[in-house]
Amino acid sequence: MKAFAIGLVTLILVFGLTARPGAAQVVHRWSFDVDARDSVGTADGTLLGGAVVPGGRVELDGIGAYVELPIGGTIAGLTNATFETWVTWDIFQDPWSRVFDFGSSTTVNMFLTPRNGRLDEGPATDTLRFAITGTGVGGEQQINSPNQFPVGAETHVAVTIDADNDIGRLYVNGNLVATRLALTLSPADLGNTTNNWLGRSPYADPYFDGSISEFRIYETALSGDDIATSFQLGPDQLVPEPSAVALASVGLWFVVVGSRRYRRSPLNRSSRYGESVRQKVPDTFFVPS
Ligand SMILES: [Ca+2]
Repeated sequence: MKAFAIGLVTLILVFGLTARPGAAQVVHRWSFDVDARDSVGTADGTLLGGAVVPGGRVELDGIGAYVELPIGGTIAGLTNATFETWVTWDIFQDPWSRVFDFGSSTTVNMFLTPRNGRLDEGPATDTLRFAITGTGVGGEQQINSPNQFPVGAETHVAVTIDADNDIGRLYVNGNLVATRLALTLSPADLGNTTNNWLGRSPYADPYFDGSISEFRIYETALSGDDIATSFQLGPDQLVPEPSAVALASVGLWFVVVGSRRYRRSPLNRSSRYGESVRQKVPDTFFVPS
């Protein structure tokens, strides 16, 4: 009975505490099913400049379309973080268009561009770059892919910021493509950002030309395994919370074992069938002499 009770309490706790939709500390999720609503948090986006949602994705035309997300408060509170998206870049457009740019000015921002246009920390120009700065271009801390970004194919990209260890990582289609040490800036250093855009830069850069089918923000730096799993699951499914699954398994084990013991107990058997309580008879007797 005790095991049964422990199991039941564990199950109730697990499902009670992890009942929020999705898993793995996702705090915002935009899937662009019919509009720019946030299905996990309350940061519903706004389609601007001609952005449209034909179903399942937001189309950005490269000439003025973008999405505004009310996430300044989230950015101000994020240290460890993951930004994850499934995105299609329609053409190899001029450098510096933005998949996302969350900031308040050209001085304070963080962004992901499919094509950088200047060799800074990176191994090559024209490749995928994430950067974060509180002091303008000169103060950027970057994570640079060595590879050009695919054109015309939906691509999974994840940026993880491990603020506990000052490490930034960039993943493409589930694979780690760049690691940046001494990444001392985290989103929280930017404060409550006012320009939080998908597809638009705070500079006079090109607007993003392509589409985004999914964009997520997590309040943790996902592991490489989590990123690979998420890539495999695709844009329509969240990775289950590993700890919750493990805890639920333990809870279930206790329930099963506990209920078996309960059924087997002689006391229970006799009371269930209305018999008198049977005492267990020892195998040997000591006869007093
Ligand atoms: Ca979608």
